[in-house]
Amino acid sequence: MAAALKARARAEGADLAGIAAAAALTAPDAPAYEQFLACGWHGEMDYLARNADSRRDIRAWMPEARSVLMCGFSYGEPGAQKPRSRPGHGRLARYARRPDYHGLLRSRMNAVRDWLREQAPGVKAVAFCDMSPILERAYARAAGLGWQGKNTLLIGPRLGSYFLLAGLAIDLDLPVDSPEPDHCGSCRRCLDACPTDAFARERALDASRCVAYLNIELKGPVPEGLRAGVGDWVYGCDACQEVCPWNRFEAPARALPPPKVASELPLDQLAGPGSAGVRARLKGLPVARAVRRRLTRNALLAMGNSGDERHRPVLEGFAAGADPLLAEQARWSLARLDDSARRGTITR
Ligand code: B12
Ligand code: SF4
Ligand code: SF4
Repeated sequence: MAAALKARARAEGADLAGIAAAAALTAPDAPAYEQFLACGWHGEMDYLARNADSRRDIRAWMPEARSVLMCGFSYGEPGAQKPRSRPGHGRLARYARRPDYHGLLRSRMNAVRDWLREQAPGVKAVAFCDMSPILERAYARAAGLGWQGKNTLLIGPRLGSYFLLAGLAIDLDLPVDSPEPDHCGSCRRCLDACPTDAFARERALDASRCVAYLNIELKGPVPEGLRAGVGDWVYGCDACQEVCPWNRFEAPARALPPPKVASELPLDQLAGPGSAGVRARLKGLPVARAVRRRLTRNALLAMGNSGDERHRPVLEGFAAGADPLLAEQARWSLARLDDSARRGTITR
């Protein structure tokens, strides 16, 4: 049954499939999660502190669970140029260019569940993808999908880290897979590449410093000391994945539709009067989840970091505007442009 179940998941588009016991997490995961919360590394993501019981043990979420089928779905683009900083543009994380994965992958897992029900009538199985209070990477590691890199991303030995996770909690005792050994070795490229120095140490991320937190999750102003590090990322960040040598094994996406937008978007359209047009193109993408105000804040921030004088009129407009969040961000960005001009790093 276990082999057929994994084969079915692969037929549904999973690039990786493995089975873990639905058991309580132990060291290193349980203490690392406690430390994450105790240090406040979750920032404003209060949901990570809620339902702590089920993050320690999936059975607090589904008491009947005995096994967990974990699947990895690639969003790789082998051969594609990695996003470059382009004048007047902001970069999007790679996953964000494709239609939102949450519903798509949950429905793939529901299809696996329906197949399982046909094979084993009366079986209980519940699908999850990202949104449920479960430490998905810990179960995926236990299911042998890969090892957790020093950047905390799960890495598959034949896939790299450009894949997303989804799972199925099942009330059957199934044979479990063996974990993949760690292959990071002495490498530390991801730790050195992080633009906001967000790693407290290897495999321990202060998420409140991570660019993906600052430009996706954080509602208020980005802390001043971290603004320069955000650079031109307007939604998410891939810096710690782009440098990972294992990503030379990235595979084309099978279960996810192709990217809908370029990896660089025009900043004036994100923040300025053209934003309605660009937002129409972003419909159905993860980036559409960000409220307009947050995306505008991100674009204004990237304008300040760009050193590009052409952004000055848009920034001056927001600096004089009524929204205090955007006005403050625009004033900071204007001051940063002044600074770049003084230092001679001006772009026209
Ligand atoms: C909250 C969250 C975020 C937060 C916090 C990230 C984080 N590292 O915790 C923010 C907004 C910053 C974020 C960013 C991103 N995220 Co996110 N995120 C989540 C979410 C919802 C919860 C993660 C969580 O619970 N973190 C809590 C901390 C404590 O967990 P952890 O970092 O994994 O820490 C573990 C390790 O440190 C381990 N550990 C500690 N010491 C040691 C030592 C050893 C030897 C070992 C083996 C392990 C180990 O123990 C800890 C507990 O398991 C998950 C989905 C889910 N429900 O799981 C997606 C998820 C982790 N995110 C995902 C993605 C794709 C991203 C981004 C790449 C998006 C982007 N391009 O911008 C970035 C990557 C940033 C990064 N370096 O992690 C994917 C990751 C897929 C993969 N291949 O790993 C997930 C699984 C979503 C999904 N369903 O696919 N994310
Ligand atoms: S996603 Fe970017 S900011 Fe976050 S840990 Fe990785 S490199 Fe650092
Ligand atoms: S960049 Fe190096 S240290 Fe970081 S996850 Fe990849 S292999 Fe591991």
